[in-house]
Amino acid sequence: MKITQVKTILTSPNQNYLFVKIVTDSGLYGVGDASLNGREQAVADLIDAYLTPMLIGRDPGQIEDFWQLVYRGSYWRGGNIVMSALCGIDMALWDILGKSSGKPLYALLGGKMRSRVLCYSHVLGGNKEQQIAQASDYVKKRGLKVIRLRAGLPASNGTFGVKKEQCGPVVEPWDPEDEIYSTIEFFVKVREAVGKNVGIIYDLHERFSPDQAIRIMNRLEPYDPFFIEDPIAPDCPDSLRYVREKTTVPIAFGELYKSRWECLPAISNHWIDFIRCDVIRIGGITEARKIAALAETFDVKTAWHGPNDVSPITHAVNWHLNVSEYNFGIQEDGTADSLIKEVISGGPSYQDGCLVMGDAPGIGCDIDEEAAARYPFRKAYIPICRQKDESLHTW
Ligand code: CS2
Ligand code: MG
Repeated sequence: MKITQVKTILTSPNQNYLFVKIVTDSGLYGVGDASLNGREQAVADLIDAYLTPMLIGRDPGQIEDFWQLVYRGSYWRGGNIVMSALCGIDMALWDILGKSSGKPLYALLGGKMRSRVLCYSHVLGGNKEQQIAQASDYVKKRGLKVIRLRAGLPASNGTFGVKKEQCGPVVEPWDPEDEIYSTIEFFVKVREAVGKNVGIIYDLHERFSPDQAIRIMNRLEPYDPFFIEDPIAPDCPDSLRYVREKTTVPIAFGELYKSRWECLPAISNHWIDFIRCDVIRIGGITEARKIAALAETFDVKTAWHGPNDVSPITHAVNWHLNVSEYNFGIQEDGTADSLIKEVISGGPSYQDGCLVMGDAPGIGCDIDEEAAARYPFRKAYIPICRQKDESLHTW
Protein backbone atom coordinates (compact mmCIF):
# COMPACT_ATOMS: atom_id res chain seq x y z
CA MET A 1 0.00 0.00 0.00
CA LYS A 2 1.26 3.50 -0.84
CA ILE A 3 0.15 7.00 0.13
CA THR A 4 -1.20 8.92 -2.85
CA GLN A 5 -2.70 12.09 -1.31
CA VAL A 6 -2.58 14.15 1.89
CA LYS A 7 -5.35 16.70 2.47
CA THR A 8 -5.39 19.39 5.13
CA ILE A 9 -8.94 20.48 5.97
CA LEU A 10 -9.43 23.74 7.89
CA THR A 11 -12.96 24.32 9.10
CA SER A 12 -14.82 26.39 11.66
CA PRO A 13 -18.07 24.87 12.90
CA ASN A 14 -18.16 27.43 15.78
CA GLN A 15 -14.59 26.54 16.70
CA ASN A 16 -11.53 26.22 14.46
CA TYR A 17 -10.21 22.76 13.64
CA LEU A 18 -7.57 21.33 11.31
CA PHE A 19 -8.03 17.79 10.03
CA VAL A 20 -5.67 15.60 8.02
CA LYS A 21 -6.90 12.99 5.57
CA ILE A 22 -4.35 10.56 4.12
CA VAL A 23 -5.46 8.60 1.05
CA THR A 24 -3.79 5.42 -0.25
CA ASP A 25 -3.72 3.58 -3.59
CA SER A 26 -5.81 0.80 -2.00
CA GLY A 27 -8.75 3.16 -1.60
CA LEU A 28 -8.34 3.10 2.21
CA TYR A 29 -7.86 6.43 3.93
CA GLY A 30 -7.19 7.63 7.47
CA VAL A 31 -8.21 10.76 9.36
CA GLY A 32 -6.37 12.71 12.04
CA ASP A 33 -6.79 15.84 14.16
CA ALA A 34 -4.03 18.51 14.04
CA SER A 35 -6.01 21.37 15.64
CA LEU A 36 -3.88 23.91 17.49
CA ASN A 37 -6.17 26.57 18.90
CA GLY A 38 -5.03 29.98 17.59
CA ARG A 39 -2.37 28.64 15.14
CA GLU A 40 -4.24 26.21 12.83
CA GLN A 41 -3.14 27.87 9.59
CA ALA A 42 0.56 27.58 10.51
CA VAL A 43 0.16 23.84 11.16
CA ALA A 44 -1.63 23.36 7.81
CA ASP A 45 1.15 25.23 5.97
CA LEU A 46 3.82 23.04 7.57
CA ILE A 47 2.00 19.88 6.50
CA ASP A 48 1.31 21.12 2.95
CA ALA A 49 4.75 22.56 2.25
CA TYR A 50 7.12 20.20 4.06
CA LEU A 51 5.50 16.98 5.30
CA THR A 52 3.19 16.01 2.43
CA PRO A 53 6.06 15.68 -0.10
CA MET A 54 7.76 13.25 2.34
CA LEU A 55 4.57 11.16 2.63
CA ILE A 56 3.60 10.68 -1.01
CA GLY A 57 4.67 7.21 -2.19
CA ARG A 58 5.45 5.96 1.35
CA ASP A 59 4.12 2.80 2.98
CA PRO A 60 1.52 4.12 5.52
CA GLY A 61 2.40 1.22 7.85
CA GLN A 62 5.82 2.67 8.70
CA ILE A 63 4.40 4.85 11.47
CA GLU A 64 7.32 4.89 13.90
CA ASP A 65 9.80 5.59 11.11
CA PHE A 66 7.78 8.59 9.90
CA TRP A 67 7.43 9.90 13.45
CA GLN A 68 11.20 9.80 13.95
CA LEU A 69 11.77 11.26 10.49
CA VAL A 70 9.76 14.36 11.38
CA TYR A 71 10.90 14.65 15.01
CA ARG A 72 14.62 13.98 14.63
CA GLY A 73 15.12 14.15 10.86
CA SER A 74 14.45 17.87 10.69
CA TYR A 75 17.37 18.51 13.11
CA TRP A 76 15.34 21.32 14.82
CA ARG A 77 13.12 19.40 17.19
CA GLY A 78 9.58 19.79 18.39
CA GLY A 79 7.43 22.78 19.25
CA ASN A 80 3.66 23.14 19.16
CA ILE A 81 3.35 23.57 15.40
CA VAL A 82 5.59 20.64 14.46
CA MET A 83 4.09 18.29 17.06
CA SER A 84 0.48 19.14 16.11
CA ALA A 85 1.27 18.57 12.42
CA LEU A 86 2.96 15.28 13.28
CA CYS A 87 -0.06 14.25 15.34
CA GLY A 88 -2.55 14.84 12.50
CA ILE A 89 -0.46 12.55 10.28
CA ASP A 90 0.29 10.00 13.02
CA MET A 91 -3.42 9.58 13.85
CA ALA A 92 -4.31 9.17 10.16
CA LEU A 93 -1.59 6.49 9.73
CA TRP A 94 -2.83 4.52 12.78
CA ASP A 95 -6.36 4.85 11.40
CA ILE A 96 -5.23 3.29 8.09
CA LEU A 97 -3.43 0.50 9.97
CA GLY A 98 -6.60 -0.26 11.93
CA LYS A 99 -8.83 -0.20 8.86
CA SER A 100 -6.45 -2.38 6.82
CA SER A 101 -6.28 -4.99 9.57
CA GLY A 102 -10.00 -4.75 10.39
CA LYS A 103 -9.27 -3.91 14.03
CA PRO A 104 -10.17 -0.98 16.29
CA LEU A 105 -7.21 1.13 17.45
CA TYR A 106 -7.38 -0.23 21.01
CA ALA A 107 -6.76 -3.76 19.69
CA LEU A 108 -3.54 -2.54 18.02
CA LEU A 109 -2.49 -0.95 21.33
CA GLY A 110 -2.72 -4.23 23.26
CA GLY A 111 -6.47 -4.80 23.63
CA LYS A 112 -9.14 -3.69 26.06
CA MET A 113 -8.45 -3.65 29.81
CA ARG A 114 -11.72 -1.94 30.67
CA SER A 115 -15.06 -1.42 28.95
CA ARG A 116 -16.02 1.93 30.43
CA VAL A 117 -14.00 5.09 30.89
CA LEU A 118 -14.68 7.29 33.93
CA CYS A 119 -15.01 10.87 32.71
CA TYR A 120 -15.56 14.40 33.97
CA SER A 121 -17.32 17.30 32.30
CA HIS A 122 -16.86 21.07 32.39
CA VAL A 123 -19.23 23.20 34.41
CA LEU A 124 -19.58 26.13 32.00
CA GLY A 125 -22.54 28.15 33.32
CA GLY A 126 -22.35 31.97 33.13
CA ASN A 127 -21.94 33.34 36.65
CA LYS A 128 -20.93 31.48 39.80
CA GLU A 129 -24.57 30.92 40.94
CA GLN A 130 -25.46 29.39 37.57
CA GLN A 131 -22.35 27.22 37.74
CA ILE A 132 -23.31 25.92 41.18
CA ALA A 133 -26.80 25.06 39.86
CA GLN A 134 -25.27 23.40 36.79
CA ALA A 135 -22.89 21.37 38.96
CA SER A 136 -25.76 19.85 40.95
CA ASP A 137 -27.76 19.22 37.76
CA TYR A 138 -24.78 17.38 36.28
CA VAL A 139 -24.73 15.07 39.27
CA LYS A 140 -28.48 14.65 39.83
CA LYS A 141 -29.73 14.61 36.23
CA ARG A 142 -26.73 13.40 34.18
CA GLY A 143 -25.23 11.06 36.76
CA LEU A 144 -21.72 12.53 36.59
CA LYS A 145 -19.40 11.18 39.26
CA VAL A 146 -16.72 13.85 38.72
CA ILE A 147 -17.11 17.49 37.63
CA ARG A 148 -14.61 20.18 36.66
CA LEU A 149 -14.54 23.86 37.54
CA ARG A 150 -11.98 26.38 36.39
CA ALA A 151 -10.31 29.61 37.41
CA GLY A 152 -11.37 32.73 35.54
CA LEU A 153 -14.13 33.05 32.97
CA PRO A 154 -15.26 29.99 31.04
CA ALA A 155 -14.78 30.79 27.31
CA SER A 156 -17.92 32.35 25.88
CA ASN A 157 -19.84 29.79 23.79
CA GLY A 158 -16.83 27.52 24.01
CA THR A 159 -15.26 29.28 21.03
CA PHE A 160 -12.06 30.58 22.62
CA GLY A 161 -12.09 33.87 20.80
CA VAL A 162 -13.43 33.06 17.32
CA LYS A 163 -15.31 36.28 16.54
CA LYS A 164 -16.61 37.71 13.25
CA GLU A 165 -13.96 40.41 12.88
CA GLN A 166 -10.95 39.46 14.92
CA CYS A 167 -7.64 41.19 14.33
CA GLY A 168 -6.09 40.16 17.64
CA PRO A 169 -6.76 38.26 20.87
CA VAL A 170 -9.84 38.97 22.97
CA VAL A 171 -8.78 40.52 26.29
CA GLU A 172 -10.22 39.32 29.60
CA PRO A 173 -9.63 40.84 33.05
CA TRP A 174 -7.57 38.92 35.60
CA ASP A 175 -6.70 39.57 39.22
CA PRO A 176 -4.96 36.60 40.88
CA GLU A 177 -5.41 37.92 44.43
CA ASP A 178 -9.20 38.37 44.04
CA GLU A 179 -9.35 34.99 42.40
CA ILE A 180 -7.66 33.20 45.31
CA TYR A 181 -10.47 34.18 47.67
CA SER A 182 -13.32 33.66 45.21
CA THR A 183 -11.92 30.22 44.23
CA ILE A 184 -12.05 28.94 47.78
CA GLU A 185 -15.51 30.36 48.47
CA PHE A 186 -16.76 28.91 45.17
CA PHE A 187 -15.25 25.47 45.76
CA VAL A 188 -16.84 25.22 49.21
CA LYS A 189 -20.28 26.16 47.80
CA VAL A 190 -19.97 23.57 45.03
CA ARG A 191 -18.88 20.91 47.55
CA GLU A 192 -22.00 21.72 49.64
CA ALA A 193 -24.20 21.53 46.53
CA VAL A 194 -22.91 18.19 45.18
CA GLY A 195 -22.11 16.37 48.42
CA LYS A 196 -19.00 14.52 49.55
CA ASN A 197 -19.15 11.58 47.13
CA VAL A 198 -18.68 13.60 43.95
CA GLY A 199 -15.18 14.27 42.69
CA ILE A 200 -14.41 17.97 42.07
CA ILE A 201 -11.57 18.95 39.79
CA TYR A 202 -10.35 22.55 39.77
CA ASP A 203 -8.37 23.76 36.75
CA LEU A 204 -6.05 26.59 37.79
CA HIS A 205 -5.03 26.84 34.10
CA GLU A 206 -1.33 27.65 34.78
CA ARG A 207 -2.52 31.07 35.99
CA PHE A 208 -0.91 31.28 39.40
CA SER A 209 2.59 31.76 40.75
CA PRO A 210 3.87 28.96 43.04
CA ASP A 211 3.09 30.90 46.25
CA GLN A 212 -0.44 31.71 45.06
CA ALA A 213 -1.08 28.11 44.00
CA ILE A 214 0.09 26.83 47.38
CA ARG A 215 -2.24 29.25 49.21
CA ILE A 216 -5.20 27.99 47.17
CA MET A 217 -4.33 24.32 47.46
CA ASN A 218 -3.73 24.43 51.21
CA ARG A 219 -7.10 26.06 51.80
CA LEU A 220 -8.86 23.53 49.54
CA GLU A 221 -7.35 20.50 51.27
CA PRO A 222 -10.22 20.02 53.78
CA TYR A 223 -12.73 19.97 50.87
CA ASP A 224 -11.02 17.03 49.17
CA PRO A 225 -10.45 17.97 45.51
CA PHE A 226 -10.22 15.00 43.11
CA PHE A 227 -7.21 16.85 41.75
CA ILE A 228 -6.00 20.36 41.08
CA GLU A 229 -5.12 20.82 37.46
CA ASP A 230 -2.12 22.77 36.12
CA PRO A 231 -1.68 24.98 39.21
CA ILE A 232 1.40 26.75 37.79
CA ALA A 233 3.09 27.35 34.44
CA PRO A 234 5.21 24.47 33.11
CA ASP A 235 8.29 26.51 32.25
CA CYS A 236 10.31 25.92 35.42
CA PRO A 237 10.20 22.22 36.46
CA ASP A 238 11.63 22.99 39.88
CA SER A 239 8.60 25.16 40.75
CA LEU A 240 6.51 22.01 40.57
CA ARG A 241 8.72 20.34 43.18
CA TYR A 242 8.27 23.42 45.38
CA VAL A 243 4.45 23.27 45.11
CA ARG A 244 4.36 19.50 45.57
CA GLU A 245 6.32 19.65 48.83
CA LYS A 246 3.82 22.05 50.39
CA THR A 247 0.49 20.34 49.72
CA THR A 248 -1.13 16.90 49.87
CA VAL A 249 -3.79 17.74 47.25
CA PRO A 250 -3.43 15.46 44.18
CA ILE A 251 -1.91 17.29 41.20
CA ALA A 252 -2.70 16.79 37.50
CA PHE A 253 -0.33 18.48 35.11
CA GLY A 254 0.88 18.82 31.58
CA GLU A 255 -1.59 20.04 28.93
CA LEU A 256 1.13 22.45 27.73
CA TYR A 257 3.90 19.83 27.55
CA LYS A 258 5.15 19.13 24.03
CA SER A 259 7.37 16.12 24.57
CA ARG A 260 8.11 13.08 26.71
CA TRP A 261 11.29 14.78 27.87
CA GLU A 262 9.32 17.74 29.23
CA CYS A 263 7.13 15.29 31.17
CA LEU A 264 10.09 13.35 32.56
CA PRO A 265 11.05 15.39 35.69
CA ALA A 266 7.41 15.73 36.84
CA ILE A 267 6.77 12.00 36.40
CA SER A 268 10.05 10.50 37.58
CA ASN A 269 10.23 12.71 40.70
CA HIS A 270 6.60 12.02 41.71
CA TRP A 271 5.76 15.70 41.55
CA ILE A 272 2.41 14.87 39.96
CA ASP A 273 -0.29 12.21 40.30
CA PHE A 274 -1.91 12.50 36.86
CA ILE A 275 -0.22 13.29 33.54
CA ARG A 276 -2.61 15.16 31.27
CA CYS A 277 -0.79 15.85 28.01
CA ASP A 278 -2.77 16.80 24.96
CA VAL A 279 -2.27 13.98 22.47
CA ILE A 280 -2.16 16.51 19.59
CA ARG A 281 0.58 18.56 21.25
CA ILE A 282 2.91 15.59 21.81
CA GLY A 283 2.83 14.23 18.24
CA GLY A 284 -0.04 11.74 18.46
CA ILE A 285 -0.68 8.13 19.39
CA THR A 286 2.91 6.97 18.84
CA GLU A 287 4.19 9.30 21.56
CA ALA A 288 1.14 9.06 23.86
CA ARG A 289 1.66 5.35 24.43
CA LYS A 290 5.31 5.99 25.33
CA ILE A 291 4.30 8.70 27.82
CA ALA A 292 1.64 6.37 29.27
CA ALA A 293 4.32 3.67 29.72
CA LEU A 294 6.71 6.17 31.30
CA ALA A 295 3.96 7.26 33.72
CA GLU A 296 3.05 3.65 34.54
CA THR A 297 6.69 3.06 35.52
CA PHE A 298 6.38 5.75 38.20
CA ASP A 299 2.81 5.04 39.35
CA VAL A 300 1.41 8.16 37.70
CA LYS A 301 -2.07 7.89 36.15
CA THR A 302 -3.26 9.37 32.86
CA ALA A 303 -5.87 12.11 32.43
CA TRP A 304 -5.44 13.04 28.74
CA HIS A 305 -6.50 16.56 27.78
CA GLY A 306 -9.96 16.40 26.20
CA PRO A 307 -11.48 19.91 26.00
CA ASN A 308 -14.16 20.98 23.52
CA ASP A 309 -11.57 22.55 21.21
CA VAL A 310 -10.28 19.14 20.18
CA SER A 311 -12.52 17.20 17.84
CA PRO A 312 -14.32 13.85 18.25
CA ILE A 313 -11.31 12.26 16.49
CA THR A 314 -9.07 13.15 19.44
CA HIS A 315 -11.77 12.22 21.96
CA ALA A 316 -11.92 8.83 20.22
CA VAL A 317 -8.13 8.44 20.31
CA ASN A 318 -8.17 9.30 24.03
CA TRP A 319 -10.79 6.61 24.55
CA HIS A 320 -8.73 3.95 22.73
CA LEU A 321 -5.74 4.88 24.92
CA ASN A 322 -7.91 4.85 28.06
CA VAL A 323 -9.29 1.35 27.51
CA SER A 324 -5.94 -0.20 26.59
CA GLU A 325 -3.56 1.33 29.16
CA TYR A 326 -2.99 -0.05 32.66
CA ASN A 327 -2.56 3.29 34.44
CA PHE A 328 -5.75 5.01 33.29
CA GLY A 329 -6.96 7.64 35.77
CA ILE A 330 -9.82 9.66 34.33
CA GLN A 331 -10.80 11.27 31.01
CA GLU A 332 -11.81 14.88 30.42
CA ASP A 333 -15.00 14.99 28.36
CA GLY A 334 -15.22 18.48 26.88
CA THR A 335 -18.83 18.66 25.77
CA ALA A 336 -18.42 19.05 22.03
CA ASP A 337 -20.45 21.66 20.20
CA SER A 338 -23.12 19.89 18.16
CA LEU A 339 -21.93 21.58 14.93
CA ILE A 340 -18.66 19.62 14.89
CA LYS A 341 -20.77 16.46 14.81
CA GLU A 342 -21.97 17.52 11.33
CA VAL A 343 -18.34 17.42 10.15
CA ILE A 344 -16.92 14.50 12.16
CA SER A 345 -18.96 11.37 12.76
CA GLY A 346 -18.18 8.73 15.37
CA GLY A 347 -16.31 9.16 18.65
CA PRO A 348 -17.24 8.22 22.19
CA SER A 349 -20.61 8.88 23.73
CA TYR A 350 -21.55 9.57 27.31
CA GLN A 351 -23.24 6.94 29.47
CA ASP A 352 -23.82 7.22 33.23
CA GLY A 353 -20.63 9.08 34.19
CA CYS A 354 -18.50 7.17 31.67
CA LEU A 355 -17.53 7.20 27.98
CA VAL A 356 -18.33 4.27 25.73
CA MET A 357 -17.54 3.55 22.10
CA GLY A 358 -18.05 0.82 19.50
CA ASP A 359 -15.61 -1.52 17.74
CA ALA A 360 -15.29 0.09 14.29
CA PRO A 361 -11.88 -0.51 12.68
CA GLY A 362 -9.25 2.19 13.19
CA ILE A 363 -10.07 5.29 15.23
CA GLY A 364 -13.77 4.94 14.42
CA CYS A 365 -14.40 8.46 13.05
CA ASP A 366 -14.98 9.88 9.59
CA ILE A 367 -14.94 13.36 8.06
CA ASP A 368 -17.64 14.84 5.84
CA GLU A 369 -15.64 17.19 3.61
CA GLU A 370 -18.74 18.89 2.19
CA ALA A 371 -19.94 19.68 5.71
CA ALA A 372 -16.46 21.03 6.57
CA ALA A 373 -16.65 23.35 3.53
CA ARG A 374 -19.98 24.75 4.78
CA TYR A 375 -18.09 26.23 7.77
CA PRO A 376 -15.19 28.23 6.33
CA PHE A 377 -12.15 28.67 8.54
CA ARG A 378 -11.82 32.08 10.23
CA LYS A 379 -8.44 32.93 11.67
CA ALA A 380 -8.69 33.51 15.42
CA TYR A 381 -6.56 33.89 18.50
CA ILE A 382 -6.66 32.41 21.99
CA PRO A 383 -7.71 35.15 24.44
CA ILE A 384 -5.23 36.89 26.71
CA CYS A 385 -5.66 38.31 30.20
CA ARG A 386 -4.70 41.76 31.43
CA GLN A 387 -4.39 42.65 35.10
CA LYS A 388 -5.74 45.82 36.75
CA ASP A 389 -2.54 47.67 35.83
CA GLU A 390 -3.00 46.45 32.21
CA SER A 391 0.03 44.16 32.32
CA LEU A 392 -0.31 40.91 30.42
CA HIS A 393 -1.09 37.63 32.16
CA THR A 394 -1.43 34.20 30.57
CA TRP A 395 -5.00 33.22 29.85
C1 CS2 B 1 -8.53 23.60 29.45
C2 CS2 B 1 -8.67 23.82 27.98
O1 CS2 B 1 -9.72 21.59 29.15
C3 CS2 B 1 -8.90 22.18 29.83
O2 CS2 B 1 -8.40 21.71 30.80
O3 CS2 B 1 -7.34 23.94 30.03
O4 CS2 B 1 -10.02 24.10 27.79
C4 CS2 B 1 -7.81 24.91 27.36
O5 CS2 B 1 -8.16 26.16 27.90
C5 CS2 B 1 -8.04 24.95 25.87
O6 CS2 B 1 -7.70 23.71 25.33
C6 CS2 B 1 -7.24 26.05 25.18
O7 CS2 B 1 -7.46 25.99 23.80
MG1 MG C 1 -6.79 22.70 31.66
